[in-house]
Amino acid sequence: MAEFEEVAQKSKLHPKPEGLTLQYGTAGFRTNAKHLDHIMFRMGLLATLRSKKTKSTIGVMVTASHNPEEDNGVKLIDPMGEMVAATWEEYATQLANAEQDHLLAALKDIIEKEDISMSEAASVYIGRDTRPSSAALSQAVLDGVSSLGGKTHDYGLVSTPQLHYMVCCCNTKGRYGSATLEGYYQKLSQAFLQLTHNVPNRTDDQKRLLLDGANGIGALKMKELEPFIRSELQVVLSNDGSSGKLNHLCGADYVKVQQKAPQGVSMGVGERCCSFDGDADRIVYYYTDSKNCFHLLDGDKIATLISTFLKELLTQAGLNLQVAVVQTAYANGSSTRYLEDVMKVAVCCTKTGVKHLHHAAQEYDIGVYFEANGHGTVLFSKAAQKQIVELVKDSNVNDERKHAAKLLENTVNLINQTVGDAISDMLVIEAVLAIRGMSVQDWDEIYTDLPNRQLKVTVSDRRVINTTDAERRAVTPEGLQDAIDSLVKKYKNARSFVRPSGTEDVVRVYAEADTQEGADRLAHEVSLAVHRLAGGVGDEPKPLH
Ligand code: NG1
Ligand code: ZN
Repeated sequence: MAEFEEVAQKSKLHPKPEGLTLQYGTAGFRTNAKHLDHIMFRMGLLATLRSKKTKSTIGVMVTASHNPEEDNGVKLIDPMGEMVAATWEEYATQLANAEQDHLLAALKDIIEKEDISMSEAASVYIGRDTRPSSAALSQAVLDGVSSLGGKTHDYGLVSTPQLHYMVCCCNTKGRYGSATLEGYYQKLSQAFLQLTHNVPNRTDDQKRLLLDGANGIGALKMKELEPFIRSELQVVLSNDGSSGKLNHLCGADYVKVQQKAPQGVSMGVGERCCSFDGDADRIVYYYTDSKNCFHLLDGDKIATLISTFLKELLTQAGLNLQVAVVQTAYANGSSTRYLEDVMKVAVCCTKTGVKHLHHAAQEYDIGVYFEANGHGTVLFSKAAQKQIVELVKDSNVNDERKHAAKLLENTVNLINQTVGDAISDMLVIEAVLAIRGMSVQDWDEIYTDLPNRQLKVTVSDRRVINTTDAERRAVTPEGLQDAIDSLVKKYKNARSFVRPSGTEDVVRVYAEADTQEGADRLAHEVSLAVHRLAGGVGDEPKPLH
């Protein structure tokens, strides 16, 4: 077949190491960058097929997010900016693992199964993060696309959410915005300035925010955005990538997991600070109080702040739209209780991985979804957006309702609805705090987190752990869930669960209890149970204290 001649030739330049198998996991392929060249080439091929199939532009992002600098990864973006459909994740795994001699057969198999017309045009948008390996790897993606005759647009260095935005803009023919970085900055900054510029009595301190850029792409992009928002927000940037290593002792994942401030940021008492992760799709906030105690405001606190704000605006606007919050098992128990009992907001729990949360959030008029680690956004249904826009235009409504509708409209424009976006989320949070006249301490005091601990256990094959009930219960190996249940009973307000990670070769253990010591002890005891019952490798986990 002549049409695959180029694939056959070019694939030799991106050979697969024999025997290497990789899985399209929670966030695409992710591993040490040196194993990824063939994966990138093949994801270029797959994106081209997906583009022909959907008759739309598809995105390919080269990044390993919060992983160490030596790693890299790749994920595919579907036409509306969402994660690629599940069946295609399986194709991705098949194509990635086909031995060199079977690559064309694997490719033809997908073409047949999906009944793809190869004469259809294809268009693929490509972006990459700041890792040293990313430039060469994104070139391999470009090679893959061109060998199947697809057209490419290489955006070069962009954050993950910026590429999602570009794909959505392109496929909506500009209705979502214009598919350029300038368009992205214009859309977000205009909405942000509209929300904040009339807020009375804001001091310079309130307009100041410390930002840890994780030495990654988010830092670069914040520098580009800064001139657009300067009048309403002064961002003091640290870990901007000029000297430090990506994600090393800094960034959202470090702050969330270690529950401490990143290195390289000098924080005054009570100062509002935030951290992005390595590809700027996650954000967490924090501050230290006068007793030098560190306070983390994670994805749960962000979801609470935003959903409360939206609910109040809907009431003021007299709009009857349902707000729901989507969380995972990692959501702090206090946040779930606050949302359900105090705010009377519907809460739904899904499996870990943003595609699950995104999907669940689409079921509501307004679906606010956040992982505890700070990845999340808000989805507004078409009908909800229409009602908001119509109310803004309606000349028969009073000023209070109109004002609320206008705030809602600008919030819709400020939120990147395609995917969690650290820059967009940061601007939403800053706008809400400004409009509500809240300090970071006021926000933190909405509810008190239950002390918690996350640990990792290495086992010989993490797939022996299977879970149910949105990953809150282990079905296999036998006896593990019973062991967890009896350990949890020993502690007050306690909860614990285990699940295999989708991005690292480990089993994750989570525990919460009424005291930090209790959460730490419970997490350790559950780690021991995992080590003993699920094929632990190496020494048994040691107690934390
Ligand atoms: P895994 O490794 O499957 O736990 C982690 C995060 C997810 C998600 C993905 C993708 C935790 C506990 N898990 O997944 O929430 O963000 O990475 O980045 O934070
Ligand atoms: Zn990320």
